Amino acid sequence: MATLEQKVSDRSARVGVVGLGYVGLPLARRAIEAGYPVVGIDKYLADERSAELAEAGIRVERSFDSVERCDVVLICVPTPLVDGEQPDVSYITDAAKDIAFNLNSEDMLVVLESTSYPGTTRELLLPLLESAGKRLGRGLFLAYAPERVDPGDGRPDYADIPRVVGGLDEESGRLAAAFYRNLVKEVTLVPTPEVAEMAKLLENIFRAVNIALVNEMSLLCRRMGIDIWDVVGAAATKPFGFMSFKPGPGLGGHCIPVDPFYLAWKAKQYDFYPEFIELAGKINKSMPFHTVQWVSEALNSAGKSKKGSKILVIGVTYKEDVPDTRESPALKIIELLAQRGAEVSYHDPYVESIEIDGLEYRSVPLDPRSVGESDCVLILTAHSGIDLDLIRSAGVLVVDTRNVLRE
Ligand code: SAJ
Repeated sequence: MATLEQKVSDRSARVGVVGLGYVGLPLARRAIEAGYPVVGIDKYLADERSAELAEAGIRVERSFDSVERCDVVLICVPTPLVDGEQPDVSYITDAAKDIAFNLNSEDMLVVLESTSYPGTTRELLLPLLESAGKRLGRGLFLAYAPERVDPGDGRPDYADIPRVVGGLDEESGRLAAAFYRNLVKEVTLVPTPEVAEMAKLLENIFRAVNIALVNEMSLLCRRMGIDIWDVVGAAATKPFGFMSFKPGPGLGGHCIPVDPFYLAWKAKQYDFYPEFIELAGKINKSMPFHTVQWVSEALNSAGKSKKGSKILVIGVTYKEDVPDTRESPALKIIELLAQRGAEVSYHDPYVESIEIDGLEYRSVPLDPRSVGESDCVLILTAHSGIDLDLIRSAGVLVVDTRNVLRE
């Protein structure tokens, strides 16, 4: 009877990927490419999506019964916030209970990839999995390996993105590292899951804080009459000790605006209040309001006010070339402009329609008419295919929060 280690090594280990979103799907594809038999497990996947994936060679089940026939189970479920800034780990606990209910009698490796607070794997996942009778080291191996997907095209190949792995015990770490070494070129095994959990949060909080820093600098530069884009471009010439970030209309996506509050929540249990996280959140959350102010100033310069003005928003996704509006600052900006009496329309090739304050907005074509009849064009997300020359040549007011019109 082959051991779990042998099955991981010879790639006969049957792999279950729980959650086929932007993290689970590339992972399932990579595991298949690496030669493992893979089953996707996703309670929420629509039928047509399951059919699409089946055609792409990924068998998808809605029920967790297939866990019983797995040797390795990878958990890639959402970890959002609720009530403002409270972690919602219900997807993790639901998955853990479903997995525990279907554990088989053989050795099994379970790995959590979802971003969460340090301690999630040990304090939340382990007890739920052990509730089914398996024990760590006696049939159950458990590790944490933070996902590092960067949504959007043109990003590095999956196998080229190094991974960090931390096992609940030495054997779990060793097994998990051996598995991921068959998927990616570089795997770093760290002493505990907490180190891996905290490393992921450091990676994303680093981004949130530095984006907030450059956003705050942009506010000061605007007040001082200094072009922040000249400043960022100049600082970026430093070949060491600096990493440039760009100011923008706010912070979107389901990671960077969210993950820092998973750490802030956990830190409070240690009477610790990470001030950078709170401050960065405050600044990044204020950017939509500043963006609306910039539109006011632009309209005022033409003797107009927001009330009654036609504003064409370009791009409503949270970042360029990604069809995702989660936490997108554009949604807040459109809401604020409409509340102040502006007549707002938007163009985004990736987003057919959005609903804001109970009102449905549908993407309009970007053409001489839609641009020409606007009092102000507001560029929030500059997708690769946006016709910038059309906007430049239309001779209308433009607020370009991504500095893409600069020749
Ligand atoms: N943003 C700025 N200025 C910048 C960079 C980003 O305003 O200089 C804004 C973007 O417009 C976007 C938000 O911040 O609204 C987040 O951008 P992002 O690219 O950091 O976010 P995600 O969520 O698409 O992907 C990130 C990954 N991004 C990069 O490493 C570049 C990575 O941090 C994580 O692997 C991933 O989140 C995750 O899943 O945690």
